[in-house]
Amino acid sequence: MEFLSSLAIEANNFGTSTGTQWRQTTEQGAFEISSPVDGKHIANVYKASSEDYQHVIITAKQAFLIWRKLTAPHRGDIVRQIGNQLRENKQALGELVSYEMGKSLQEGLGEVQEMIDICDFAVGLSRQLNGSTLHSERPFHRMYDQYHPLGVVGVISAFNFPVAVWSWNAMIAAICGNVTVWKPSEKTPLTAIACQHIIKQVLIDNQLPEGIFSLIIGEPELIGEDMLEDRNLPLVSVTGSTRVGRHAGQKIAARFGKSILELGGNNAIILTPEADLKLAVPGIVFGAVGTAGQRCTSTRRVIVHESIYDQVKSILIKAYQGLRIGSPLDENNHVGPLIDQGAVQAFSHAIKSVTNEGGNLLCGGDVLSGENYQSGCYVQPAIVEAENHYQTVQHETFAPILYLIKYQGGVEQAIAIQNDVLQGLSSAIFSNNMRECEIFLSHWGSDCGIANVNIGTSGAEIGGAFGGEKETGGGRESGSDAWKAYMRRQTNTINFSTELPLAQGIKFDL
Ligand code: UN1
Repeated sequence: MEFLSSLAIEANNFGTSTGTQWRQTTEQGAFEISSPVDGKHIANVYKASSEDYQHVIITAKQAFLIWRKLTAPHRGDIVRQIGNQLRENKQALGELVSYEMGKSLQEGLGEVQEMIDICDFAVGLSRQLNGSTLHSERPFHRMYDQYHPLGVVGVISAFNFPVAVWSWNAMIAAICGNVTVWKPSEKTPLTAIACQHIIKQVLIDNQLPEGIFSLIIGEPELIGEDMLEDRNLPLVSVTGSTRVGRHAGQKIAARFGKSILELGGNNAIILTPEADLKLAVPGIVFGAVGTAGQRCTSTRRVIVHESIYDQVKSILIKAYQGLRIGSPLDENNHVGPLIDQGAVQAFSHAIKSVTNEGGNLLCGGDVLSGENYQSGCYVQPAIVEAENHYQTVQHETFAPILYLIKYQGGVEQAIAIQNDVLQGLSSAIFSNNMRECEIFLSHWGSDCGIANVNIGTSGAEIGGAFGGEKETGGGRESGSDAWKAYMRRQTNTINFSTELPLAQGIKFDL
């Protein structure tokens, strides 16, 4: 595999790293990594022990003492160099993402582009970590607030965006003065190892200590739990299912740690009678089948006005019939594999349970076998006519199943259906009617962290804050002022008078 060698990865040699150095514990065994693309075994990756974890944490804590004293623009300059390394390795890393995770090459490259973009964003931000200057109620006093780094930040990421989620967290955390310890999904450790190799030269060139960007690959039950419980990690950012996040959030909160939770979505697109279907249809199809429905922003539900319902239904069925399913490295294909056979089972199970509940399978739903599908991870994306209250519809299945839901009445009826789920990540409306769009965006409109007009639910830009409400966890990552979550806030009051007036006018004479 050319991309492995061009990324300097020798399979079977890596597990845990503090930057340029690797630890090679073997007693915990190894993860056997195979590609969902062709089912071939790619590598074994050593599992970290608790001792490895302790070593990583001690090294990271020491590195923090040095890193926090660099000026923020200096830290930004390091991140700039990391961005340049990513630019140079974009093709190889994008191919590895595609091969290890199964998303299309275009999406693999797009994911690396998100990493490059967040580096650029973080560089600019390194000169803008601003607080406010405030007026004191006391004469000759000044008040302001400022932001300081937190320390060692834990990042627990999922398989579906195996590298970008790390960069959103790690690059922003870094310019804020933090060091990070990253536990990637055990399903996609090779891309994480590749990132570590990509940043290595920057660490060496700048004579930086070990421990600024650490990687720990291990069992969630061992290393993941260590991270959740560890008071050395004042902040842990967790991307994953709502089930994982509920557990993680409670554990971190129990020790008064901070968390950024980026959990499941149940994202809907509303099509009103005034939707431009030329825009809407590709938005829906890409949202539903892109990354084989394994984005947290994937389109799960389309809520269509009854007056255009039959028309939309037949256009979508036709579009799905034209989908080419196969190796994601072949740019002619639209849909690659699911991550593993467990995901395929979840797909089949959801199709069965939604039809048992009364859903009507309109197309797709099969598991593909035979030539080109030997990994057993390829499925035919499905469209199911359903009702919003079905248990299966209420639940996020990480697979390409699109629920078609009919609404009657005005846009507020559609919004009520859209909001009537436990999750609140991404949402969209297609309409050329300004009033409908503004109602959708108003405070009585969409209850999601992301609300789009004439754009689908997935593919958010890094410049905005990314995350959602309700069972999506409430965290925000990436752009806008999401950086504040990686810092502690301090309010400062300075007295430059010759008196000591107390606030609230309190008199206390000695
Ligand atoms: C995720 O699925 O965890 O908005 C992140 C998007 C991507 C990020 C998805 N930029 O679809």
